[in-house]
Amino acid sequence: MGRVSHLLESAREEGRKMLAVLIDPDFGADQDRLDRTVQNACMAQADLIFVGGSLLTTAAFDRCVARVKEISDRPVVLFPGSPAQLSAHADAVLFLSLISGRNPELLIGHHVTAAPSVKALGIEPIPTGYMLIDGGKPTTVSYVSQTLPIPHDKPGIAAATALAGSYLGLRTIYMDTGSGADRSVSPAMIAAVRSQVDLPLIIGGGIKDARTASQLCHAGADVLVIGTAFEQDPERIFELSEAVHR
Ligand code: 1GP
Repeated sequence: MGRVSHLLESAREEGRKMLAVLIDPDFGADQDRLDRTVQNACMAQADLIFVGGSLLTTAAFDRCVARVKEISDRPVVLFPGSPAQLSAHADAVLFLSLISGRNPELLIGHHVTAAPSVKALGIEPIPTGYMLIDGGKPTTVSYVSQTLPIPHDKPGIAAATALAGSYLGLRTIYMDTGSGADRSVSPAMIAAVRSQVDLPLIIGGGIKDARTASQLCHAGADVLVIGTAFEQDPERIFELSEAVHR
């Protein structure tokens, strides 16, 4: 098992909740902002740094990952929106299959394209079932993936989807309402998935405050992923990190 997979599984076994700071590579094209965000993430004891986005409008991806790795002492994990978002500077990549959708390219197609590069670059792949959940408004990921999110109030669909993913051998489940969503995944849905699968649960999208962060952790989340809230207010990372680790 790779180093980051081991970290996720041991944290889950020990009940240690983790915070992942998401860096959008477009946002990272501004190096001062990127450096400030990464430095804050390290100072606030964030556990992981994710880099990726559904749609890139700059060509700065590899440079962004290299810079994050250079100035941080945290594992750097790719959260790729496409097979082009790979970099040898990363420690691991979430090898995502969009199991809530029925788009074959995002279930297996892009993976075939990306797998030889992941191997050649020597990046640890983390087999991840990615589930898009309705977060109150269309997001870039729902538009770009052309998939229908799981309804917010249907925890049973989420639980059945995650269970199927675990039977297929996926090692992690990532439930996401998408970057900048109006609301996060509900605690009821996290609890329903938690009751069905014994895998690390990564939860992201629309998490903005410490109260929500602690509710999601209590419901069974293992890793919270936060991006937009820190882009809007870099200092918020300290209270959110405290809420996750408390
Ligand atoms: C999006 O889960 C991430 O894919 C983070 O979402 O930007 O809303 O924090 P936010």
